[in-house]
Amino acid sequence: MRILFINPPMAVTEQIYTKRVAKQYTSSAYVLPHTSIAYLAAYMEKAGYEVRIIDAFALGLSMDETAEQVRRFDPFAVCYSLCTQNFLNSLAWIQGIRERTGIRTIVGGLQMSIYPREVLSYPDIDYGVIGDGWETMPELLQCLAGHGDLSTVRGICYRDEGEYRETPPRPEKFTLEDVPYMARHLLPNDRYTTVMTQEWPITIMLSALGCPLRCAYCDVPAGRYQTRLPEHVVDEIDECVNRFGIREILFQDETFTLNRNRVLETCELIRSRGLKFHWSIRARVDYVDQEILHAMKEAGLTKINFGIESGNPEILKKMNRDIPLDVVRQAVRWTKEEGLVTLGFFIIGFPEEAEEDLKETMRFALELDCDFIQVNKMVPQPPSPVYRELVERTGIDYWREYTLGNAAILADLPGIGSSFDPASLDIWQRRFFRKYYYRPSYIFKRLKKISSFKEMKGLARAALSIR
Ligand code: B12
Ligand code: SF4
Repeated sequence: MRILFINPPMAVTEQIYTKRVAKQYTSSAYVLPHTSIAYLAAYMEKAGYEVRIIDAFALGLSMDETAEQVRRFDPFAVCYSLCTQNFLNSLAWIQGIRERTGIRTIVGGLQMSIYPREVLSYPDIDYGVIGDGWETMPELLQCLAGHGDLSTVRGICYRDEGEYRETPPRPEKFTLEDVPYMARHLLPNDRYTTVMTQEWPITIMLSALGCPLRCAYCDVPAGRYQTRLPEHVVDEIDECVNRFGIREILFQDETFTLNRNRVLETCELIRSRGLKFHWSIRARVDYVDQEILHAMKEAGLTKINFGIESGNPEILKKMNRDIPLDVVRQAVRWTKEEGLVTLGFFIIGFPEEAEEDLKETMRFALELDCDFIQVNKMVPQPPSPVYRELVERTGIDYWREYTLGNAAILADLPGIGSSFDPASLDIWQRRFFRKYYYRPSYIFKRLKKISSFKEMKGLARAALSIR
């Protein structure tokens, strides 16, 4: 049986990002492999299916070109992984491909655990997988091929004579330790890039999934923290480096350094096996120390993305991440001392944040002087605690309305509950970026560090996008 996965072009709504940031995310500046699809593709291939992935985003394919490739492969089902934040964009592609090919559509992804009924209200989506897809997907396909009854497959939703049906949930049984590595042989590895990439080709990897910490704004599903064995992570790195020629790996673990022994072991294995590649991680400032920073640097780490979020202790407390500012200062200093590139993430417009608090965050960002910063507007997302409170308070489930087709409603979300209306938050965001990046001392420092023309082009594009 032939199974096809499509990754449609990425489009994030302008309502929650500013126009320029949305463009940056959706242009060729950030093109990364879809790991959920690549993992499932590997699993299905091992289960005996003939699998293909069309990464329409990375390949820059139009809907017509994609449909033509779908027709040629003639799969039993076309599959998509749905994310709440860009659902309507994916939907337009699902509808377009369905119209052009008529082939049945199966969807999965976190959006299906949040709004399954709403997603199934669109007739071009035939079947949804809720929660884990590993065992569910082959079971569903076997039923559709005539070997079983849909109502016996756990964790799916579908329509039966126009009526929405949802089967009992499937218990989570598998972790990333139980499944094959993602199917990079089905991906256009040479098409992935980010504005900060220095060594191509690049890829994404996951050494752990989820996060046990509980920041109030965070939409990472609670209770889903799983780690992989360092040995297996390094085996996968080996495959990336030696089979696919990968030269940079972006670890997408929410907080790579949570368990320092795992980190030290992973670094030791990378070194002892002589694996040479650049890598980056995401970490929290209160989960790094000099020893692991040094070990990671020795193993080829080049960059750390730190969630710093605010420079105001009261706002940090409200975010449920009561990290003393001195701990932030120390972590950034140690990281710089190791010669690692630092990227600081900040949130503006958190509930109850006032103009003075935001200015404090700007001052703190300037004081820390990370190599790069990313400033995001606070947009409550499901299923975060902040979003749940908002829905309770207003009686409006904004993302449900969006899922049902009302994209305009998201314009009300940025900065809600803070002193900033969405329009002024856009202005503050731009002001923050400009104040940071347009400092002569900063520009001078960056220019000195540029090592290639490609890197310079990437940085120039990033700089232009914040004008
Ligand atoms: C790696 C990653 C990325 C990568 C790759 C994208 C991807 N989804 O694979 C990159 C960096 C590109 C990325 C981008 C984005 N991401 Co992201 N990402 C992740 C991360 C860390 C891991 C995803 C992963 O591969 N998991 C491993 C796989 C095996 O597990 P899984 O995704 O849960 O899939 C299982 C089931 O959901 C199901 N399933 C999933 N898809 C499908 C499809 C079918 C057909 C079937 C049958 C089953 C099925 O089966 C899988 C196996 O059980 C998650 C956080 C997390 N902890 O899950 C966020 C996460 C998925 N991302 C998120 C977001 C918001 C984004 C962006 C919008 C961010 C942005 N501003 O650009 C974009 C959207 C990109 C897109 N096209 O969807 C959110 C989604 C929230 C939501 N409500 O949907 C998450 C949950 C993080 C968070 N903040 O909470 N992301
Ligand atoms: S924001 Fe980061 S550290 Fe906080 S709970 Fe989410 S993933 Fe964990």
